[in-house]
Amino acid sequence: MKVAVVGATGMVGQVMLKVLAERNFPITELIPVASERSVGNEIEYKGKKYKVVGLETAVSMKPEIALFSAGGDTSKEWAPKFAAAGTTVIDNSSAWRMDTTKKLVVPEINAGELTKDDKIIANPNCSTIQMVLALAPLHKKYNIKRVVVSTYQSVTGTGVKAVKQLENEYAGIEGEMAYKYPIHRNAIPQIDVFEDNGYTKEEMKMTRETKKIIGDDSIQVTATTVRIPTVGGHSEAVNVEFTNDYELADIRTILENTDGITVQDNIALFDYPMPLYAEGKDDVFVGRIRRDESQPNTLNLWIVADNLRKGAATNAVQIAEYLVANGLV
Ligand code: A2P
Ligand code: 11C
Repeated sequence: MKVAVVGATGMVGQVMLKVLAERNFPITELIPVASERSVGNEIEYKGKKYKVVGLETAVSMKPEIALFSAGGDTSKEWAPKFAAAGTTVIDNSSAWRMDTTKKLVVPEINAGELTKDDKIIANPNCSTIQMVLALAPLHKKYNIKRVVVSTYQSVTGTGVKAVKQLENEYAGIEGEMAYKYPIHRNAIPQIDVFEDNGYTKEEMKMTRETKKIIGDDSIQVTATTVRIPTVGGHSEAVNVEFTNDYELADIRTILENTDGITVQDNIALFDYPMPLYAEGKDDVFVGRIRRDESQPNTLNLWIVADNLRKGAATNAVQIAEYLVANGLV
């Protein structure tokens, strides 16, 4: 496969390259793409150096697959140009996710919907991916009525500038701010811009994307998304109300048998998921599995994942793997 990585110099793009290499994705020609600022710079892949090219050049090289993570504006403008050249685009931005003509894919849940005609495929938001991976198999068995989720999100979700802000603040150095407020010793209850209803766009992504991926508009989701001074991954406290009652042991078994999930839940040993330990791993970690004793048929979960891995790069590469394995590219 001739594969382009658009945004190859960025936070997610770098992890995409790492994941492609780790998983031995069948690449015959790698095309790293970034902004004009980076054209000509070299990046390394599997010990070999590659020159970064611009978008125009990359389209003309007609890659079979392009993994995009260069922001929504780049995706809006360039994904259709790649698609017109015959490339299948897997786009990590929010540009196409809610477009009814585009699929929004978490492979373990709905890759089966993909066909050869899907030339632009959307990769969901990181905080949505890790939550739905756990919710989808539970919905099948118990039917989810409502989800209340609060997130504790890593600065890596914002990109390089935010990681730098946190490091500067640790070191007591004044520098460029990615956020309106200090993040060190803080918790910022705003991720992305506010919408008219008083929720942030990140919160509404969790609501809208969950319905689309699981394929059930009746699932109600209300979210509060918060940025905290961590780097390893996003954590989520998830309260799930089902139509049907459940046995805790069955919930645990279902989650243990779900591809991509590691159940880490042994309170006797103080064993539960934490971002410090999820960092660099592809799985979604689920723990603190317990009954919500305040109302019937309701469950509490604590879900942690490396937002740059399963939340972004790994999920995108898994979509690409599915396309290759099923002859869809
Ligand atoms: P560059 O490094 O040349 O700016 P991050 O989210 O970590 O900030 O990374 C964003 C990625 O998207 C980078 O690889 C960046 O390239 C790339 N990018 C940003 N704007 C454009 C653009 N207009 N065209 C192509 N790539 C872009
Ligand atoms: C964050 N979830 O942590 C965001 C980053 O829609 O892909 C990813 C934004 C997106 O800030």
